[in-house]
Amino acid sequence: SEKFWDILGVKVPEFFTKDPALLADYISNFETRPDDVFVVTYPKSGTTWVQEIVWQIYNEGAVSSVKHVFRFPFLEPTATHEKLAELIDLKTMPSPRLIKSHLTYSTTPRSTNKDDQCKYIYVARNPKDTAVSLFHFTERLSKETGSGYNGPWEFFAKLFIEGNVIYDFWKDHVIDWWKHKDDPNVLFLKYEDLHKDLPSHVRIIAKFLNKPLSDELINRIAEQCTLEAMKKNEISYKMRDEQESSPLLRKGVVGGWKSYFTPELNERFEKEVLAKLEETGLEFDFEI
Ligand code: PPS
Repeated sequence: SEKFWDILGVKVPEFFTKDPALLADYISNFETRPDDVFVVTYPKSGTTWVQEIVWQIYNEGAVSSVKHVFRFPFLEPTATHEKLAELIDLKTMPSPRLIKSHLTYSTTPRSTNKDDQCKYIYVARNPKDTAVSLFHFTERLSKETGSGYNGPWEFFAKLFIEGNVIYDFWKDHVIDWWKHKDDPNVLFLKYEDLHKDLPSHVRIIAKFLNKPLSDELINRIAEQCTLEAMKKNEISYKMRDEQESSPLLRKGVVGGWKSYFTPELNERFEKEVLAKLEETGLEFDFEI
């Protein structure tokens, strides 16, 4: 029931734009600046979490109730959406620009000049929890806007395995970025690791961004970026004011997939999704 555009070979939700050729053109010609910071993920992998950490690092631990789409715009829908593009102009936004994207490695904008590269923080999450999270998100969008998936979980899980969901195959997305984990301007993080030790990850992110912070500030940012703390500031993450809660902040756990996966589905995931990681050295925690 979900409708997509094919933008540069990537499936994006149809509501992102009325003009797919214009969006493809905008993305291909988007000029990065050396001080841009992109947070890139396959959807539902901890984007909002890491965006908030990065934003607070850049703002000395401030907590803002300004909508996060303004503080940290999302490239693909902002670019050419008839309403969002009027409110936010990424091209004239003052530096340093903090930008969210779900694009694949090859479609994410980057400078053609090797010495002018900006920074990319990529966050990956285990595919079982990612699939469940995406199912809840798209189901909710479907109820609220009519644009999303509206059907049973089992069928959605099949679509996810087969890459017939937004941003296509989880495995291709993650593996392509993983190949660049050692690039000096790429920081590859895992959602489950943030769960295990948030203050250390705030420190790692701050160091990568060349923003050394005091221990006191690191601990404060970690406390302000737990799911509970972010839920207290839920207004910032609502996509529409009339929403009762933000669909971007839900359960935020590792291992929630266990209530959704039958042994058969688990076996299919192991064979068709996880087996692809075997030779890459990339491993995930499925419970902690
Ligand atoms: S999106 O739409 O792709 O940008 O969504 P994204 O932010 O990547 O993923 C949403 C999931 O991340 C969980 N989340 C968190 N988990 C732990 N701690 C914090 N602070 C946090 N913030 C967001 C959110 O609950 C979604 O996961 P699920 O499993 O659906 O709860």
